[in-house]
Amino acid sequence: MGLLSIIRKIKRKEKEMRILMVGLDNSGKTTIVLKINGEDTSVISPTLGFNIKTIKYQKYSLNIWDVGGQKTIRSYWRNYFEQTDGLVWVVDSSDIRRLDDCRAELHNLLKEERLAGASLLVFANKQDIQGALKPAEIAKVLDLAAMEKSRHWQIVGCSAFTGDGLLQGFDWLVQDVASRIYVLD
Ligand code: G3D
Repeated sequence: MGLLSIIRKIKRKEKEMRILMVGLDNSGKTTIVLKINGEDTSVISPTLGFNIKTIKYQKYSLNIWDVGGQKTIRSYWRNYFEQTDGLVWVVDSSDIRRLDDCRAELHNLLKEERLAGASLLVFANKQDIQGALKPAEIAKVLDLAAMEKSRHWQIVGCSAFTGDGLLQGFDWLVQDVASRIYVLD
């Protein structure tokens, strides 16, 4: 076995990605993580501190950090930024009243230097609720076009209840991160 193939083999075992789930409280972060992991989503309590879950996804092992979004603990988000490969920003698309707050928090987060290289997936969640804004409308309100050149990002409509859109979103994120950090493949 050549050296390169040995290195490749080792790399394959290490196919870990660190994903940070963020967004305002009640946006659906915990429900999304449970759903993607095939767990019962009927009884969940709001994320107070944080949950870490390792999920096998395709050939990768995703370390998912689900951080609480309550106003009082948003200042702690910064403690989880180190080595983040992918950011998932979850939006409650039916909570129109809080979209300004949502935009401000997102742009504030993206100023963080340690997150500069991370791919960004925006989940326009709760699409099952009547009156929820569509992904294109959410993109506009959140002013996502402003970072067109500076970052890889994608917005995907989803429902953590039905599961619609979740795989589409994670597929994009995982592929985008993989193409950046696993160049040997
Ligand atoms: P968080 O982890 O971001 O704080 P949660 O959010 O996952 O705790 O979800 C907050 C509430 O929104 C929960 O309702 C949850 O069931 C609901 N929710 C999450 N995703 C969806 C969705 O796609 N559609 C709908 N209709 N509701 C969703 P409760 O009532 O338990 O507070």
